[in-house]
Amino acid sequence: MSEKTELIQELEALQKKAELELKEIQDAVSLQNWRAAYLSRSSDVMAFFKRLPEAPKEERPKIGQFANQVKTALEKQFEKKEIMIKQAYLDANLKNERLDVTLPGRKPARGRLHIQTLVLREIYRIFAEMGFQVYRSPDVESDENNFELLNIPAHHPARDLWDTFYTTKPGVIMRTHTSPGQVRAMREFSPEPIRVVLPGMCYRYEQIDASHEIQFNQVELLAVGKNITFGDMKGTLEEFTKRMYGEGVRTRMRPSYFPFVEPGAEMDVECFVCAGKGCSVCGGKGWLEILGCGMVHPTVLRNGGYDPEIYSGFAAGLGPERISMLRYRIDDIRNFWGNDVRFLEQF
Ligand code: FA5
Repeated sequence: MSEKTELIQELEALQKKAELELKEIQDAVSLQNWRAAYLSRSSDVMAFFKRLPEAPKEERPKIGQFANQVKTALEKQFEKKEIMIKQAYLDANLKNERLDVTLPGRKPARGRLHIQTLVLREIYRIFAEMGFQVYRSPDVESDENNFELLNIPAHHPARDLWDTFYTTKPGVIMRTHTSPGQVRAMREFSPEPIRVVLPGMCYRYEQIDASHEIQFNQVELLAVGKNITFGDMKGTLEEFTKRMYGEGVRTRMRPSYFPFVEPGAEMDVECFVCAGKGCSVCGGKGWLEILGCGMVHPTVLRNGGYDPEIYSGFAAGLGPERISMLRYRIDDIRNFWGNDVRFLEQF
């Protein structure tokens, strides 16, 4: 009898001790240690089952039953504690590693169209509304198309106007202007009437400065047909400047010389910055040159397959970089092809 009491008392004491220790436990490692101490095969509680033979035979079932109760009770408390600790761990993590959804997101950098692609498209659109279609010709040209057929034979002093990049192949050059496209278009469409814009990169062996690059765009305009007059050219170009720069823009034409037109002219727009008074942008003149133009020279018409007795035409060449510089007050042409993202992302 005393053995039973003793064993049971020992068990009760052990249970109390285990429960007190469990109460103090706050972390997963200590909890596992506690389990090893009280509930594993080699634990103190399990040791009681081995000690059952010490008790009188008739008491053994009761003691065994009690030991089982203690074991089950401790297991239940263990499970409860385990859930508690896991929850506390989760709460702490949520608190520390919380996602702050109120922070503004980081925008991925998105590409965009180059300012000159946008301006070129606008130029095409304006001329398309007036019935001109885009006609493309190659950047690498023959000397013949770039000069000879445009009434600029070898050794003609006008060749000095264009500082040329030559390739290693004789007679093959980088085009210095888009005018060779005139001959290509005429030879393709003759004897039909023509209304085209010829855009593209041009190349000149120039000293680079704020207004001169060695590569730059040009947009050539060409109209060929019967009874086309200088007045048609003036009207078309004035309409273009109005649509490009606004209704109120003032323009003027000055006589000029290009071997492939007769007569030749240059068109100026009134300076936007000083409204004609004269400032540093227009060099005190009050006017800014935007294009060269003229009536297609009879020799060029003939080279293109049109009889100058029947047909006439006008041509013009404008610099879209210069157009952008005026419109957006860009003071250095080198920005366009310098690929500085800070410049490019403004447009
Ligand atoms: C010509 O190239 C003629 N082919 C234009 C023309 C066409 C006249 C049809 C008559 C009939 P010019 O060399 O002036 O002309 O160049 C025309 C435009 O190209 C200039 O007004 C300018 O806007 C641009 N340009 C010329 N050189 C450069 C350069 N180095 N850098 C940037 N733009 C340039």
